[in-house]
Amino acid sequence: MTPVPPAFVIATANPDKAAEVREILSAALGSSARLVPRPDEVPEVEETGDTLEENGRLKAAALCRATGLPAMADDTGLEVKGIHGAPGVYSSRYAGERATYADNVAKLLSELSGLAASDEGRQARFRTVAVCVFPDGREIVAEGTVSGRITVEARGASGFGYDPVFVPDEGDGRTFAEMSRDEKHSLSHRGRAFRLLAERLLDSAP
Ligand code: ITT
Repeated sequence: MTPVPPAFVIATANPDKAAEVREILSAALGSSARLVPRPDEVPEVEETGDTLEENGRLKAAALCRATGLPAMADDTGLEVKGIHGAPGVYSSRYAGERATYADNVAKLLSELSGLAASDEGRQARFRTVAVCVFPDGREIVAEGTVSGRITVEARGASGFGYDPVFVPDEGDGRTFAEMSRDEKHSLSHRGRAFRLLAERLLDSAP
């Protein structure tokens, strides 16, 4: 009989992130793992940690406890030079507790409005820490980053969050929101973090 591949819960409550994680992990893990969506009845996990790693661990551990399955989460922050690394760990709440993506982008553009397009204060990086927590307490952690710049105006309609204002240094001048999903994954913080996590997971498999 063919062995059933192990199942992993994707712990994020953000559907845009969940779709990306699924695409990146499906490509990296192929048929060696099944990816299970987060059950709707599990309450959203409060992000009380001071670091991306702590928050990623809190989310993965909560979903692992709730489902009895290994769970994978990520916490992501955008760090912008001209505003001392903000919004960082507060990226989802930058413009307030119930802020939308548009509110956060508007606040960021307004904070940087005094800086020319080429100003070094617009240098930025996305940082993702991906964490996989197993029911026996084992965990695997992997980080991914991408450096880039914050544009003067939003451009592009794909992606989510701060994608319309982030141009990766390794790209061709387009924002993440002007790229296809696969182009974004090939360069992105989340693509890098979860491909590394998948590699470590496959290496640690018995
Ligand atoms: P979970 O905690 O449930 O995973 P979240 O939306 O709170 O969902 P994060 O704390 O990791 O997730 O992300 C913080 C915010 O950063 C997120 O709400 C977006 O606004 C932004 N963000 C994260 N990943 C991004 C990406 O790939 N591109 C653009 N913006 C992103």
